[in-house]
Amino acid sequence: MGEQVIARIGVRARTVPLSRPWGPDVRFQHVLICTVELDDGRTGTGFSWTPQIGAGAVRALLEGEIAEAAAGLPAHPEVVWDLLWRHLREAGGGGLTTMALAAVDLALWDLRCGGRGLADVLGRRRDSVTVYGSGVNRHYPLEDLVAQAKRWVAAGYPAVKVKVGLDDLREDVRRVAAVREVIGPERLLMIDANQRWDLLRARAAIAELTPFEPYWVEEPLPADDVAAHVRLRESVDVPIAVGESVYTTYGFRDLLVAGACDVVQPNVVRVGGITPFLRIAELARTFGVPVHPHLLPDISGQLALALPLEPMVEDVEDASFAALGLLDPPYPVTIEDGVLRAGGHRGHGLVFASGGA
Ligand code: SMN
Ligand code: MG
Repeated sequence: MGEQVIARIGVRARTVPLSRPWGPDVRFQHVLICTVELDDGRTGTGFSWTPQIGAGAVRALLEGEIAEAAAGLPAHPEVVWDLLWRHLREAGGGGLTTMALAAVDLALWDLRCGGRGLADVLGRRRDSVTVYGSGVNRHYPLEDLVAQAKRWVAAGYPAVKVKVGLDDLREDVRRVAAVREVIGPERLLMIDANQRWDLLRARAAIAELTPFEPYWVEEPLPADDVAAHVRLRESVDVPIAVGESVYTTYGFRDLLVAGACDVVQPNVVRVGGITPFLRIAELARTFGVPVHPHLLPDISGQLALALPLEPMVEDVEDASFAALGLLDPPYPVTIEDGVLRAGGHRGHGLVFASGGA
């Protein structure tokens, strides 16, 4: 059968409030919903997402250069991805360009699935996956952080992640100690510094936080500084996670070849969609490094069901697309007692609610 070709691309934007803001200046999520229509009239849906920066620029790329260059291409995700990535290269190999590409790639995968569900098309390796409760909580007063940890325990999450990297290291110690106290010794506790430390400070902080047995320390350093990660990893025992701020396959390759990390966390939107996500996962597999997808549980959960090494999926409190009201039920993914399941739908199964323009 000959491949259908892309006829047109449409975009609508939605901005929704976070019920628990991610910071004084992070109160909304921006989602760009993309429809790819083929010449036979079939459509697939994809999306791009950004909590803070770039929604307008991503939209402009999608409606401008991407829509123009995609028209007439065969509806094959890998072929389209490579051609469009090369086409957009002048504007950057990763970042806004890949965030925009993700919207098209997700729509093409949605189409590729036909009547089957995404996890089955990718190759389902498990029926469920563990979910960790996550909080963007660096700005929370200690009592709010403790209350959040109690909610995670009550909701049955076997693992949780909190922010560190406050100006005063003693504050980090107090907060991590309080969370460990609430969750007890059995649950996993991850800590996330969002690139706030340098090498010296990371070593000092990790030394102080090691007694609370972090399962991993995430983004301890500027994510592009591969050499510093290698040096840090040589000098601490806590596993190092990185990847949410890495945008290209090459970036992941360099981290892995250098031995810079124990866990990689590609964000399926930031890297440019399912096509590059799978390439990164395959690369990581050859290093024996597990992929724990960053955020976006509504789609990451489906990818996680097919990943070769056992992953965990991140659920930031009340911030899944379903929780934000971005989707119409039935939702493709359910999370209960820290366990995610998905199935029974076609494609990725995300049906975006109407609204936006
Ligand atoms: C994070 C990054 C971006 C948006 C929300 C949360 C965070 C995480 O680093 O890993 O959860
Ligand atoms: Mg993080």
